[in-house]
Amino acid sequence: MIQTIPTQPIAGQKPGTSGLRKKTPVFMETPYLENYVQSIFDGIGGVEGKTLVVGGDGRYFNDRAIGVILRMAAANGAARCIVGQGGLLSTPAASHLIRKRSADGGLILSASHNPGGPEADFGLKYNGPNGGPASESVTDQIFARTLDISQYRIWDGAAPDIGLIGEAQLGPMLVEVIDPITDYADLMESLFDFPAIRAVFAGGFRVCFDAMHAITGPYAQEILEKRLGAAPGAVVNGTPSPDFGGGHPDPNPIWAHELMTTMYGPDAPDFGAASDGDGDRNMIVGRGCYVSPSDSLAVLADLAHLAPGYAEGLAGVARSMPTSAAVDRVAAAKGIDCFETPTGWKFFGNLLDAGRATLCGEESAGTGSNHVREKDGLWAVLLWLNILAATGKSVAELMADHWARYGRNYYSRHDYEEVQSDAANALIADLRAELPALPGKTFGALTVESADEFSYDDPVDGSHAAGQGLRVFFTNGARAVLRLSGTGTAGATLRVYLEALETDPDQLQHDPQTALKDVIAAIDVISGIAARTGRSKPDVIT
Ligand code: VG1
Ligand code: CO
Repeated sequence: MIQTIPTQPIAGQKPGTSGLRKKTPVFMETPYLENYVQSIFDGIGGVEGKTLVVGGDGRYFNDRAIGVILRMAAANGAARCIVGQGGLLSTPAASHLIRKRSADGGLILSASHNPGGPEADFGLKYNGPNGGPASESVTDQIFARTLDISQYRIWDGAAPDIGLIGEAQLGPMLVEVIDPITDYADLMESLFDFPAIRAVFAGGFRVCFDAMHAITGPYAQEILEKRLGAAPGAVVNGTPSPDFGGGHPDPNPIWAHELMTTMYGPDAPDFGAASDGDGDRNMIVGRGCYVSPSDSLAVLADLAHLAPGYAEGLAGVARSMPTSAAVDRVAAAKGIDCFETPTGWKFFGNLLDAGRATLCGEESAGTGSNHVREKDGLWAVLLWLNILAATGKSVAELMADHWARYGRNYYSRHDYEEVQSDAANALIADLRAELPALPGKTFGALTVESADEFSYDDPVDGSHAAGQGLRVFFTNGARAVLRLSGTGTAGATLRVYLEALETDPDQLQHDPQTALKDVIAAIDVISGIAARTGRSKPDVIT
């Protein structure tokens, strides 16, 4: 039976860079989740007769939240929900499933790289019929609904067991529980030269994939170990756990330090990789050679044609604004378009749908292509493996070749976490006001060439996104970008993105922090980070 329950708007239900993220106890307190799910359903024009994909990264509260979502979908008239067994679906697998099954959209339960657990973080995002994150306009409609919601609908019977593959009725709605792995693994097999990678593994090439106790474990075991024949145990931390083993499932040298130790230690394997909570990010590290995400995007754009799925070359590439310009140099050499978008995968959707970009990437370790409408961690790992198999080179050799040809965009991101919101907002506001006065001024070794606030006009639908990050360009080609995170759940996170181009062949092997010291010093003086945040150094350097 349909129950209609009166409710009231709850403050702070504004989706950020990637859906709505809050502390788990906030989501768990009725009607927080219920309000947001009903706002999604209302914001997308209802779900009557629709088919939805539902799944998540397995974090604490994933299963119970799915029960609520299924009961609400049934009461709102949805025809069918396709659910990953056990409530599990990686973000890219969900995106693929929406597309493959021509579903009307999907709900993905994840706070991605944020930690999970009863006192940690939870999240929920809606993806549209193209399989990608809700556009800005849909997100705005969902948010608007959270402000005037007065009731939600929920089926007053228990949701079926989602632990078993099969179909069950929930009132008028069909719940179809599917194997979350196979369709995705088949898609990967259709894009990459599995026989070539298998041959390399059979020849003794060793790989270590750190699933960080998150969703990609079972996917990587199926693809790397079973289908490609990587040695058993190549996948480490491969069982998803509700609190990700107590860690941050964030694939960078800080949080994936275990993998870094392995890859820089004696007897390191040939190739290392990690993925995040919901499986859309990747970290690539060769033996003694960490690859920055911006460089990874550039190398993949340069050599993707070596994989069967991209043999015809790329229509174009796209990167988020804070991502380094390394890929721009590849695009220029190939004579293809390179688009610069705001942070967040939703801005790539139109370019992918319109066939104007084939590969997209972000400095935060997200890379993907037109095979789905999300970034895709395992996809990036497999494309790297395909390139390594096709060239016979090591990761370090490929990087040295790349920098010798294109120059090196030294790059780093400095994060200041849980800064007082007022201090962070004031820092940004004051710097914004100061931008016009900066050109021509000198800060230490660097002189400002220009400074602006990034905004984006979507070349496909003409939509405008303002306020997407403050940029300072220096006369030597270096750049600093400042923006506030839209995925945090406590205080504000200030992200400072630093970049400097080096083309001198003798200067390509420095430590990035050393190579970037002038731009680090200049932006600290310009924005007053240390003085205003009271922090002498960043919390996380990637
Ligand atoms: C961060 C990253 C951004 C990414 C977003 C979602 O956003 O910087 O590049 O798209 O997370 O990624 P923000 O607003 O905190 O900088 V994920 O893996 O959470 O889906
Ligand atoms: Co993620």
